[in-house]
Amino acid sequence: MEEPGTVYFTGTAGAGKTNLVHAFRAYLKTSGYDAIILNLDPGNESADLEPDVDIREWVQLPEVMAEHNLGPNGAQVAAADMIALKVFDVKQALSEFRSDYVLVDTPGQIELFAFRESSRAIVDALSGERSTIAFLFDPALARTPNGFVSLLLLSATVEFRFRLPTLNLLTKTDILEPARLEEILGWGEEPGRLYDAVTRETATPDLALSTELFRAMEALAPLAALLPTSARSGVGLEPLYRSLQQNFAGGEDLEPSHGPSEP
Ligand SMILES: Nc1nc2c(ncn2[C@@H]2O[C@H](COP(=O)(O)OP(=O)(O)OP(=O)(O)O)[C@@H](O)[C@H]2O)c(=O)[nH]1
Ligand SMILES: [Mg+2]
Repeated sequence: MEEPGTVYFTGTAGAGKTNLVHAFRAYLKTSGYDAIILNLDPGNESADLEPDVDIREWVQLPEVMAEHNLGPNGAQVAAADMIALKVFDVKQALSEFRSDYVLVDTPGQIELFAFRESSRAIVDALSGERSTIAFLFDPALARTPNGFVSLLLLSATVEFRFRLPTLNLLTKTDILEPARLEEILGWGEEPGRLYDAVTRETATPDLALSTELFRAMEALAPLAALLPTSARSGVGLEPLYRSLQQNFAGGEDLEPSHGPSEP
């Protein structure tokens, strides 16, 4: 049995991680693939969206708060370290499913996932050969040039920290007007368009600074192409599957474990 492909869904609080993970699992299942969800967020409150393996079985935020007399943020930090100590139990629980894919829902506080050593230990322990990060761009932030650039930098930080192939996704595209969607995707396709948008938003009279800014946009360009998705409408799930397959094992396809249709 081949190792499962592991996909870490990360992004700013409320970016749509939990909903996308569940929509993607449903898509994979109807396409004949076994996929399970690992919830790594000890504060996850999406009661109606049940993961298959849940870190809350080992670490629960309200208990950490009560036992250590911490507020929610301090408890998240302490919990991140406790999770790292449970990672082999988590790994054992995952292996019992023998699934093709493990979709990992990560904590809403991205700085916990992106900046703490404990998350790197968790990712290192859980990741096999075929692991990818899906970084989610929330349209609420990505809709301004400034927000878009900030998310690109955050995504680059996550990639730099984990050294895993990273796919950038735009979420909730169902709420975007078509023209707005096209504009945001355009910033990702053409560094010149992003530069124009950023300078329109924050005019800089300093030519040297403008040149540097343009260089920065060009340097970010390879990361900037976004895959549009929506958990609500199902847009982008098949392209997401295809991109992941390309990231895993250089595009080699997995055989569906059951079911007829090839996605
Ligand atoms: N219209 C629309 N809303 C969405 C979509 N996905 C998520 N949402 C909404 O966005 C909000 C946040 O979604 P979640 O999936 O909980 O986001 P999250 O990143 O897991 O949030 P945290 O775990 O709290 O950081 C909820 O109100 C969802 O209903 C989508 O595809 N379309
Ligand atoms: Mg969530």
